Amino acid sequence: MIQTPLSAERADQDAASRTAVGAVADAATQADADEQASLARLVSTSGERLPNAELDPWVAELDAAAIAELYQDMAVIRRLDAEGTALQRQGEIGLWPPLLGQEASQIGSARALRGDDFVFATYRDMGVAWARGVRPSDLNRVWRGATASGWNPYEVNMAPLQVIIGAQTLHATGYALGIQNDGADAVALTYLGDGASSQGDVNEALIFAASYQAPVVFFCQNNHWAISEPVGLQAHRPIADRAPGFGIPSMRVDGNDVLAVLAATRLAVERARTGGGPSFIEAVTYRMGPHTTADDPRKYRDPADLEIWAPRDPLARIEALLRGLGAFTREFEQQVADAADTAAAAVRAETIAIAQPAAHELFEHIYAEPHSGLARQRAEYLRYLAQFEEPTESGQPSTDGGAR
Ligand SMILES: Cc1ncc(C[n+]2csc(CCOP(=O)(O)OP(=O)(O)O)c2C)c(N)n1
Repeated sequence: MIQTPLSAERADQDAASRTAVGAVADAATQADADEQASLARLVSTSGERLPNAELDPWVAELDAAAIAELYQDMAVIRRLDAEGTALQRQGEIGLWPPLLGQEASQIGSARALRGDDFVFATYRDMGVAWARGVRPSDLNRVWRGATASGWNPYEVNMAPLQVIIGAQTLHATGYALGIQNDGADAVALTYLGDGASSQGDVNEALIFAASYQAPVVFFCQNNHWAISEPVGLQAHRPIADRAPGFGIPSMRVDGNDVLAVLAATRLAVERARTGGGPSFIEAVTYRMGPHTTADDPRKYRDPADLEIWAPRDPLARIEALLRGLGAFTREFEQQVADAADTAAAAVRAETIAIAQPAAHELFEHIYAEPHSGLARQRAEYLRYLAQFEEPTESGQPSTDGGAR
């Protein structure tokens, strides 16, 4: 075909832009391959048990039954996660931040803890909350807008979920200093995201933890996204590489490998427990769902990413491992399905049963001592709500501020 100068120029531009797009795609594929190659791993994506001299001793006692328990835990939280999205879609809760893809990171780390250790986590760590023993009736209290906390932190040794990005790492470090002062041998474990690693709070927490050799473990779930910002924007080197700059040893593990996560967390927790100070774990995983039910990731991420990560699924590789050990039987599969269904049914029923508190309760538990400013705000708010109320039989609006 004879091309006019204009279309020839256009064809050149198209070819150049195809080359540029291809080069970017190649670079991304290479970066992904490099990242995967850098991770400590104990189970391959096809379920093969891989040797790792540093991590092996920490999971040496795990038999097939123990690995099956980890699998069941992951299956249950995956089911609870799906139930969370369904409850939000049905208007029973206001928001849900899915954990799909991060089951191994959450279960492997949470199962490395003792009951008297203390967890400081974020909104996405609902699988950790379940693993800590939060009751089905309490799990969704916050997401239903019924309370600011949701559970008694001291019943399960887990603080309320933190939404202020990174703040929980300071709380954990402060708590760890308290453990140290008490001469106890418990450990604080704090969860953070890749995005949170850029927060000032996190960097301050790392400095304090290192300065005082506090018994705290920083567990970063690098799920590759901070809402719509890809991790590469703020981390030109692995996030784990930042910790040694603070004087904190770090490790980068495959966050989709529950055995590797369990081993790395046990190692870090034991170091903290025995006076070895803080550690930083970067669990490299992927957020397979949206940031929250209010987000649509199709607007900012390439669906091809999901195809890359789907074969790295945390449950599939443990299923393959268990099959190899002859432990993924039909009975076990049924047991897991039943456990997941039972947990999901309990959470659903308990969530729907959570009553909405009266509006004036919003003003309670904010300050230890009430004060006139708060009393004025409360009175103003109740007056405002009263405008919308049907008069009662006495002709006066009720004064509970719209309790339902
Ligand atoms: C101090 C603060 N700044 C901003 C936000 C808004 N925000 C909510 S989630 C989020 C992204 C956090 O990403 P990451 O730490 O990677 O955790 P992920 O959501 O991926 O689990 C941001 C910026 C916030 N909640 N708190």
